[in-house]
Amino acid sequence: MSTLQFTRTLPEDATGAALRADVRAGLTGSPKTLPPKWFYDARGSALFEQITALAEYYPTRAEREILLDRAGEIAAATGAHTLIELGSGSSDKTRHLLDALTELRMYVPVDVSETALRQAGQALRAERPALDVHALIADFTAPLTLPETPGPRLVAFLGGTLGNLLPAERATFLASVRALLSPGDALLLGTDLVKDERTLVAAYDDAAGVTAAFNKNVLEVINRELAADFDPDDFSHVARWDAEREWIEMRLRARTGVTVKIRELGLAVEFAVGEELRTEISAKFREDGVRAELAAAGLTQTHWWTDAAGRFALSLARV
Ligand code: AVJ
Repeated sequence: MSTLQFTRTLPEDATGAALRADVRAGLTGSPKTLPPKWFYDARGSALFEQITALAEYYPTRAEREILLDRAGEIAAATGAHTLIELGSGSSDKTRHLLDALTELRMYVPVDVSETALRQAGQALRAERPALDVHALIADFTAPLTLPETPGPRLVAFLGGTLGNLLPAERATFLASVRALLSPGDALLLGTDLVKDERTLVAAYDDAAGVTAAFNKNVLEVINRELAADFDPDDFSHVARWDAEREWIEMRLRARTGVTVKIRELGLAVEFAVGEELRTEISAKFREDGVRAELAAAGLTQTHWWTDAAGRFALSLARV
């Protein structure tokens, strides 16, 4: 009989405490910044799902194309008995991989959203009755403790989310992933690739304004969770390509001078007219850079697959 289990490694209020610390540090510093993980409340997650269907937002489709083409090769190369997916969300794209991993005995989705994990767990249970599912409610940017799992293990980090971390955070993150792996285990990593500026900027500033709404939603999250009085209409959505650092930056630019009160923090934050708050970086990669970052974490890249148009890549790496 297969099992469906949930483990919470986040204390009930860990999220609130982390949000307070991030908002205080990010809005009192200069320039002002917020970490992108706070986009994803229920509305933010729904807006992100809408983004993945936009004509301009190619990464999700490109990654799905690679997974569909290469799932068999990935299964053969890894022979995985356990799939651990960091930031699993709806586990939608993972279906292709799950279908191809014929030896799989355990699936460990890891996400901060318990709702997403419960939905994905129920659905999988119906589809793969022989599979044990052990969902972890955890923040993958903090050190992870995994349950006992049968090897060989495949850790998947998809969607290009690595790009939302700053270079130093990426190094720490990849080293902590390396620490989860034993000989014979592997990492499957999705990375969006450097390409022309027009394509990149359009993907983060779509005509329908869905990404703008997604960006401004972080202000609603702070209003609700920390009793703040941001008026999202006081800010405009900005998406910029930084050609030197090869990342997209999303920002919120104050249309007027405004003072925002954050009651839970006893804080008043002033924005000058035109002042920008950085809400996300989304780094774009080249093969050499990915290989070098993996190597710095003690991982050897064994495979590099892109979609036919060369927009997105999946890497397979081993210890
Ligand atoms: C979370 C990495 C998939 O950076 O492209 C989408 C989030 N931000 N549009 C990305 C996002 C704006 C996204 N990922």
